[in-house]
Amino acid sequence: MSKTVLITGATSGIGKATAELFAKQGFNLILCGRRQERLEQLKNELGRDTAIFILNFDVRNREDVFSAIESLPKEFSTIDILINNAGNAHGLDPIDKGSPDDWDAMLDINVKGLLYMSKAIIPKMVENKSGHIINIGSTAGKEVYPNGNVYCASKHAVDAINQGMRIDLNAYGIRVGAVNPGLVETEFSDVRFKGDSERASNVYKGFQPLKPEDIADIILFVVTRPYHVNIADLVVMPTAQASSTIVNKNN
Ligand code: NDP
Ligand code: 8X3
Repeated sequence: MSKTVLITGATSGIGKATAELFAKQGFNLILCGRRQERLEQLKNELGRDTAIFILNFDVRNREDVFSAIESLPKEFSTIDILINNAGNAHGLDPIDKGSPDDWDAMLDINVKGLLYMSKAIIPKMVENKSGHIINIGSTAGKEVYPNGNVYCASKHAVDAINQGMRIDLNAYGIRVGAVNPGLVETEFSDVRFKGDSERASNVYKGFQPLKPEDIADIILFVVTRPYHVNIADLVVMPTAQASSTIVNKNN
């Protein structure tokens, strides 16, 4: 029987590429996001290959998260694989100039949203003693870079939550692991720079960034390992990148 995979942030970037790849592999997919048109388009396109259910909610809204998961029809109600991917950076400012609204957005989405999703789904995994959770962290969860302060804090929190989940769910045979990408060209920088597309595209100029499909490939590899293999924490960067601040733009 095909496994059921829930992907948050499936309307763009890494989540969308993962949905597209997983659909080709025949996984049943629950695709989440706030942009209804994009969700419907995904359902139409990927529905040719596999069963798709779409859920439109904001991960910041705890009640909406729980009612979305409760609303799943029987055939989608057992989630085998949870991919906690929804998230973004908002702003890139020194700590004294940062916007508290941006801080709220990053902590509410990247940290609390991930926790709400996990709380809505994990109890049934525990009951079934079965499940696999992939948390999308970042190199920003491994090191802090100038002006990255709160985004980096949110991804360090994801790193800690990933470790905590693995410890707490170990007794139930539930696999937990993180995939931590470096620079991937998606809508990420458009969101970070609030629609300033020139500033956003400059982030990826002069070197070859990762593509969202590269991360989707890795997520597929992670979930298709034999049951006794759990990829606990994986960091992946473009070859041109050595750290958050060292990117070789000369080759
Ligand atoms: P995108 O901006 O392309 O995608 C972000 C996704 O998150 C969208 O599908 C968006 O959907 C969803 N999302 C954002 N806010 C909310 C919300 N409040 N409620 C529900 N869904 C939300 O960025 P990426 O694909 O790059 O980012 C995906 C993940 O990868 C993030 O966690 C990011 O931090 C991480 N990451 C990205 C890297 C990069 O360089 N791009 C590197 C390392 C990690 P919608 O707007 O429809 O709600
Ligand atoms: C996204 C990667 O370096 O832009 O998490 O913060 S970075």
